[in-house]
Amino acid sequence: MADTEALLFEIADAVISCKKEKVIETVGKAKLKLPPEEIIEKGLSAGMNQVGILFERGKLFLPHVMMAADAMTAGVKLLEEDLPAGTQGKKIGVIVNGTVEGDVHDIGKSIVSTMLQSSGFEVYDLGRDVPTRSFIEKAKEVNADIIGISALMTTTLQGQKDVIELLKEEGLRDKVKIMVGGAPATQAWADKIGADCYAENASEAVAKAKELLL
Ligand code: B12
Repeated sequence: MADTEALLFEIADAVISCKKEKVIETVGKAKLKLPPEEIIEKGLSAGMNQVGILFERGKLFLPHVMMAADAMTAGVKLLEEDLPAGTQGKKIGVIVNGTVEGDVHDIGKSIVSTMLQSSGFEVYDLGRDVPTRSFIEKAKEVNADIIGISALMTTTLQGQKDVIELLKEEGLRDKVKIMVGGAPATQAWADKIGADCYAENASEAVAKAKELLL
């Protein structure tokens, strides 16, 4: 196994076993060899995805998931300082991003915000459990080009549609693009609710956000 591949594997393994100090140590090493985006996607997120699978199979319980999430967040924090600070000159566009009402999952959404910001977008991250109306109020306030909506549960996915419907009611649907994401979201779902785009991960979110504004 290549050196860097083994390191990414170690990072994923440290997340799965909730070893925060080990995550910090291995991410520290990986930082010297790999770009932050790759460490997030192929190391930290890969580990967290595995945690999700084990949780689903009843092999892990919620406290374990919380500790793994905490370890992953520590790793992402360490990498944030390495991501470019964003464009100094003209910004690409303005994005309001948040997790739908009733949903507290925010790790992936925050990664998306960070990567968008470091790619030159002006990002307003509303956090998690965001009331439907708040997405629209913020978009009006900052004159957003795109609203990003994250949902991590099948039970909260509907919240993405609610934002779009409320935008229509307010006569603002043509003024702003909608980008959706989160594990249960798919391209088919995005098409069904009339979103402008779906992205599977943070790098894709950056590429698609750029495409939307071209
Ligand atoms: C970590 C985690 C938690 C943590 C969240 C910590 C936090 N601060 O976010 C804690 C422990 C708090 C938690 C709580 C719960 N959880 Co939970 N959790 C997870 C887990 C294991 C991983 C999620 C994660 O962080 N993944 C890593 C990140 C990097 O990936 P990501 O979120 O998918 O994000 C990427 C993409 O999706 C995309 N993306 C994300 N957002 C956006 C937005 C846009 C605009 C775009 C373009 C792209 C995009 O880009 C990201 C980066 O690449 C998932 C399992 C899974 N398979 O997702 C379950 C999971 C989502 N949880 C689940 C459940 C049931 C719960 C609880 C209800 C448990 C309980 N009994 O209390 C509560 C939720 C309470 C609530 N009201 O929200 C279920 C949902 C089932 C369903 N109905 O669909 C899952 C699927 C686990 C399972 N298989 O059962 N959870």
